[in-house]
Amino acid sequence: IKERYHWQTHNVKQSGVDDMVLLAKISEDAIVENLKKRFMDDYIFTYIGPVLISVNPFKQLPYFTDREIDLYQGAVMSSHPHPPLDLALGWTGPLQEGRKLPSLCSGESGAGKTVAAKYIMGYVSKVSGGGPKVQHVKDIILKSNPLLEAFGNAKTVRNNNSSRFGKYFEIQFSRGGEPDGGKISNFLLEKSRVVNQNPGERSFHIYYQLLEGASPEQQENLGITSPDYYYYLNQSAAYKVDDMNDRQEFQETLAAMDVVGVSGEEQTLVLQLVAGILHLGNISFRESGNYAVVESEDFLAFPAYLLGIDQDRLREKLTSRKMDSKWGGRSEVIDVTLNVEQASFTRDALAKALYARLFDYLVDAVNKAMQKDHEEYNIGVLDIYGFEIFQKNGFEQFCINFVNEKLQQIFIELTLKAEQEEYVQEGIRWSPIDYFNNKVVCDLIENKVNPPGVMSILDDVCATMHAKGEGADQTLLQKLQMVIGTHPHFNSWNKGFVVHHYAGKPTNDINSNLFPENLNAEKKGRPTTASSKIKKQANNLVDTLMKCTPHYIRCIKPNETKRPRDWEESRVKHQVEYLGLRENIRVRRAGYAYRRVFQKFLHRYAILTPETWPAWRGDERRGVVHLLNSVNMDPDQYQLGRSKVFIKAPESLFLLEEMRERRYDGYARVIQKAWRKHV
Ligand code: AOV
Ligand code: MG
Repeated sequence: IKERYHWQTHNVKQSGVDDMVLLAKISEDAIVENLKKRFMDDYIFTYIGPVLISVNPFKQLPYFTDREIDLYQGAVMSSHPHPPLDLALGWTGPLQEGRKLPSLCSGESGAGKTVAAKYIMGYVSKVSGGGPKVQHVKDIILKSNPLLEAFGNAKTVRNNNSSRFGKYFEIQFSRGGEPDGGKISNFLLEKSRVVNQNPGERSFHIYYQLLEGASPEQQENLGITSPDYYYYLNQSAAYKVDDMNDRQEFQETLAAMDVVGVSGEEQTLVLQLVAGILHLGNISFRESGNYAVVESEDFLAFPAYLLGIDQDRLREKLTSRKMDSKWGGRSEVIDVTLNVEQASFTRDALAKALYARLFDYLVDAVNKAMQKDHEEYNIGVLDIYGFEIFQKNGFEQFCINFVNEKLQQIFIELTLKAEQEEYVQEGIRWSPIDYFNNKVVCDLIENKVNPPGVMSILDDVCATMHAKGEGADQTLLQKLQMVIGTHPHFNSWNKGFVVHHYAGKPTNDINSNLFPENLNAEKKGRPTTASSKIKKQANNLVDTLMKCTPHYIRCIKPNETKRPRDWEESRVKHQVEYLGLRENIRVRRAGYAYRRVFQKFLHRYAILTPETWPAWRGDERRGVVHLLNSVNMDPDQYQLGRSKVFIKAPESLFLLEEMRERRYDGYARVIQKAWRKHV
């Protein structure tokens, strides 16, 4: 903190205020105005205390060039730190053993989370030396990005490189501070994108990379032709992305697989699977006496070959399903023939499942390559899919927006709620600051009972219905209406429903693939649906993060045009509102930057008075008062709670730290002198 203030006062041209705690007036308009001023001057980073606000500049700025990083790296030892890097890294304190330092990137789709996360990873792998093992881990950290983006990112109407999965990337450090291991946890991939996309959107990048970049031999072996040939790509009719070179990126994807240790043979299999899924999509069905038959056997052979499945088995798998049947007390498995709609549904479910497996396999490969047997120090970066509203929102949007809601909840709990509760607990004089707690929205989605939330109701309907189209849509809507119809954050009508999220109100259209596909699966007992999986994942993440002191990077998207210097006032204001920046500033401003239990405080600054050195005897609270009086701390600057001392401005703390250092230096000199005399 000390170094940051030093940097700010000495190195930054004044452009608005760089810490909005210092704003003269705290209103949403004033915040927007300040961010705009800085944005127009190419200052995309602004703080609220330790929280970093980042506004997407949509152009390259020299914040994270090699030169900047070199300067900063030197600064860790001297004292010319670089606030954006400092904060981007959450390195406001030293790494401590066993302590996790997570950085959470939040903000809506296209706000700049992934870019921020990449900066952090890039920085970590650039600084610090290390032998071959460390170099290898650094390479993997860097290369895992193009690899996972190829398979997990896609062009949407919101973002040309939109993350369609969430990831928490932990980098592990050795005692010497070198990155020597890592681990990725990934969150539900939006696999429905494999089989269809909204108009103007693409499937995952890897498809276009392969089609553009395949060698003549690969084209031959994988049946590669133009993208409009494939049903899974031609429905949205979007094939190209501005400023994206699919051919070149294909080479990068292959190189990344090399680094991660996916062998040449395995790479061939990966590409076979990718192409196999495309060809699977071209299998169509026609009706024959109420049942589905494969329209043309020719279209069956090639995907079967690529996927390594026997052609007859594939046909069987697509046009029938196994079912338990009870006959006169005996139970047997029988084959039920599917109709055309069900067969297409089964084909798509297979394609999605294969792709999801492939993605998990790649994540595993990265993890294996970075595996470390024990953890010492750990920095984590969470980069999820941002909140999004499309014309049509399906089950995936429902999950994505839920995860965002949970992330906002962590922020609320840790920065607004816990902070204020601590003041109350400690008996600090305090006028409470109102804020919207989105827990009510999280509950609306994930509650098990009293009343059950949307996910539970969805699970229930899934468990009792056998196949899509058997009135499941209407049953779901009726149930939702009955159970949570009057909830203030919920609306429904005959075609869909709306959850009033903290960041907006996406309409979930009931016909657009709202049901997770295993609705169709005949399973014993209750199926673990995709929604219970994402709920579990989200809650595990929340549990982990709530135990740490996360560092927040809150990203703002200034416009919808993706152009530099374009500022849409009302968009920014909306984000400032829902991110709770005003409340954040108010809590921070009225609050205390530093707090320590009496005993720890006394221990740290013991050297400042003869009475506290080497240890204070007696009542700790009185010891703290004595210490603060002796150094003439302004009484406005601190308050004593029941067990902790609270200090307002970081500057007051720097003063104490400086005094402490000087004393220690003084002692060191005295000791040195005595030593020299002695020898
Ligand atoms: P997101 O991760 O928040 O959206 P990205 O990080 O992918 O958003 O950013 C979207 C695009 O904005 C990038 O591809 C860049 O072109 C540009 N951009 C973002 N941050 C910066 C920056 N700091 N400097 C320059 N350009 C930037 V999503 O994954 O869709 O939720 O799901
Ligand atoms: Mg992203």
